[in-house]
Amino acid sequence: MKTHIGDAVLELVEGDITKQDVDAIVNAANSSLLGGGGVDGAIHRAAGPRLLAECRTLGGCATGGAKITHGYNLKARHVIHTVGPVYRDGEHNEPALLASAYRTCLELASQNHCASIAFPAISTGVYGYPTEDAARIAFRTILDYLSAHSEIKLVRYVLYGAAPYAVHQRVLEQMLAE
Ligand code: AR6
Repeated sequence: MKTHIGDAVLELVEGDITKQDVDAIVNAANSSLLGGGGVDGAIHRAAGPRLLAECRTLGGCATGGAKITHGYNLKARHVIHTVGPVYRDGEHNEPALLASAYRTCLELASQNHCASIAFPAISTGVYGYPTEDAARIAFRTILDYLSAHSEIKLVRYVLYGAAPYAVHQRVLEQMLAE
């Protein structure tokens, strides 16, 4: 599914983020930035050990923040590592922290001349954020950013499986109709 926002495109695809041929891919990391499971493990495996070596120099990352590295063996030139919130009950600042994670990644992409960026569904795996709630926050933040920043031409949102793809497609269609 594709939608146009000014000159930019927001695209939803089902697939593996490590295979994406974009300027930057986003990693859903933890605050150590020293690797983990899920999409983090997949990105480190695909990028090779030089990625972890660079991450060791970064001093970690706060929840809602992001840091950028090279992409090494990936097609993407850069990896933007962000830390989404661990979901408790939605009353512990999780929505603002999740929005901040997306926004900070987009700001880093702009600052580093990345015209195309791919996101995974941050916080919706091990960190337990309900998929539909997370999708609304992700799309609101991305749509607002693209409306105000013409330097990013493509945001590809990569869903790992048919079920999360279907949920995200429904949420985005609803939001565009509102
Ligand atoms: N491509 C795209 N999406 C993927 C891929 C992939 N190759 N692999 C998994 N996903 P998670 P979180 C999806 O758990 O919830 C790590 O250990 C997955 O289906 O990777 O932010 C970190 O080190 C899910 O929808 O990240 C942290 O400790 C989404 O990516 C912790 O997990 C996010 O799931 C972060 O948890």
